[in-house]
Amino acid sequence: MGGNSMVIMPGKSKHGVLLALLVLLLSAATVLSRPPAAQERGTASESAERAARMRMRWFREAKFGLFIHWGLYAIPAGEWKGQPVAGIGEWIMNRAKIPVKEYEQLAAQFNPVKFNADEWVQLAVDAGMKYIVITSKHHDGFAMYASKVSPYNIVDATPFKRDPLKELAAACARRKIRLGFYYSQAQDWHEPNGAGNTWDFGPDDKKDFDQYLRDKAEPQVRELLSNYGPVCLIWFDTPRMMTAERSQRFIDLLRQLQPASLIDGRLGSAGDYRSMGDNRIPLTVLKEDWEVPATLNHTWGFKKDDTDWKPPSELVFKLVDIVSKGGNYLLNVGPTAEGIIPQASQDNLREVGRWLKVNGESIYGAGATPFGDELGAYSDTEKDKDGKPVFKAREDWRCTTRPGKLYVHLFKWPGEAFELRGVKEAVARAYLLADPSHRNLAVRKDGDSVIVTLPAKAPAEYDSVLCLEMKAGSKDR
Ligand code: FHN
Repeated sequence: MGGNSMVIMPGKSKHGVLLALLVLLLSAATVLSRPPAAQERGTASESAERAARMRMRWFREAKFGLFIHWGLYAIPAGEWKGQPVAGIGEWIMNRAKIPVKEYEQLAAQFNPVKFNADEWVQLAVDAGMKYIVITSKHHDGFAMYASKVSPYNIVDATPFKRDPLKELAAACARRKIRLGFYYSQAQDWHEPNGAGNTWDFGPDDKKDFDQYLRDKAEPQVRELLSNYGPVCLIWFDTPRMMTAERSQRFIDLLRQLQPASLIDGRLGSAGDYRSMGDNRIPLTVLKEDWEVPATLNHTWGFKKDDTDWKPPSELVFKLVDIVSKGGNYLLNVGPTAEGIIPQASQDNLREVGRWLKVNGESIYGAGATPFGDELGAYSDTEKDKDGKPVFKAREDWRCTTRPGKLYVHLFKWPGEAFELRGVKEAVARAYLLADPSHRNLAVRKDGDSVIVTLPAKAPAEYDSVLCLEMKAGSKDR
C-alpha cells in the first residue's frame, strides 16, 4: 500500500473527492499491472504459510513427546558373541560390523510376546506426553511393521507375526494421542544400495542410492502414510547423500498423502521444524520451532548394561528449560526384545507426569521466557579449547509464559521472597500452582522489580511454579 494509504476526509471538498478517486484508480492500476505470475506467487506462498501454521499448531501445544527405539537390536542388547559392544545399542550391527547374513538371523528369534500397545500408550499418557514417535525402520533396515515392499519386516520374518505399529495406531486413537514414525531414509545397512553398510557392500559413493530410495525408502514411507491413519509426523534421520532433489520426493509424498503431517529437521532439506542434535539443548531462546531428541540413559535402543538413568529432577528441569527456550522435548525409551519398557524408564517418566498434572498449564502451549538472564551467560574469563568464552548456565529458575501470565519455575527455593527484575507490567496477583487453593501471595512492585513473599518451604518437589497474573490491559507476553 505504502503511499496509497493516506487518510481521506469524505465530503470536505471537491478536491478531496477527486483525490480519493485518483487514489482508488492508482491502487487498482497497481494491482492490475502486477504480472499474473507474481500475483499467484503471492497468494500461493501466503496459503503455504497458512497451511504450515495450521500443521504446526498441535506441535506448539504438545511440548512433550515419547520417542521409542525398538527393533532387532533389542535382542543382542549391547552384546555380540559374548562381548560388550561400545556405543548406542541400535548401532550394534555397524559397530561390530555384523554381516547382513548374520544380523538377519535375529529376526527368527524376535518374539516380543509381552508387547502391549495399550500399556505403552498409557505410559505416555501418564507421563503427560502428547505424541509418540516410534522407529518404523532404523538404520539396520528392518521394518517394524507389515511392509509389502520388503519381506525383511516384523510380520513376515519373525515368529511374532503381529504389526505393532497397527496396534499402536489403534491404542493411540483410543487415548487421543498423536502417533508419528521415525524412518531412516538414507542409512539402510541391509540394502546393497542403502547408505552406511560399507563392510558388506563397499563405499557409499559407488552405490546406486537412487535405486534404494526408489525401491525401498520411498515406497515404505508411502505405506506408512497410507496404512496407519493420521500420522502426526515422519521423523527422518541422518540425511547422508540426501540432495535437495531427493528430499523433495519425500516432501511431495507427505504433502500429497497426509498434508497435515510434519517433517522433522533431519530429512536433508528444511522440514517443518528444526531438530537439535541428540541431547543438545540450546543455550538460549530460539525463535523458530524446534525439538530436542533425548535419552533417559545413554542409549536409544535397549542395552542391558546401561542403567545410568537420569533422575526425575533432571527430566523436569530439562523439560522446563526446553519449553522456556521455545522448544519441544522428545524423550526416548528403548523397550526390550520381549516388548517391555524398562521399569526405571517407566517410573521416572510417571514421576514427570505427576509433576505435570499439577503444573501442566505452565508447559503445554506455553511460550518462551521474556527475560533471558536466568539462562546463564558467557564467562568473561573462562575459555574453551578453541579460545571461545564458556557459557555458564544458571539453574535456579526458568520462566514460561501464556498471554497475561508469567510462570516462574523455582528449582532452588529462594526462601522467604523472590524478586523478579525487568517486569514493566502491573501484577494482578501471584500464587503457587502447587497450592490447590491458589491462595494470593503478597506482591510488591518496586520500579521494574516484582517482589513476591513466599512460604518458607517449597510446596512442590523438583520445581515449584509461581504464577504471576498481569493486570488486564498490561502487555501480553
Ligand atoms: O544414528 C541415530 C541414532 O541411532 C538415534 O536414532 C538418534 C536419535 O536422534 N539419531 C541418530 C543419531 O543422531
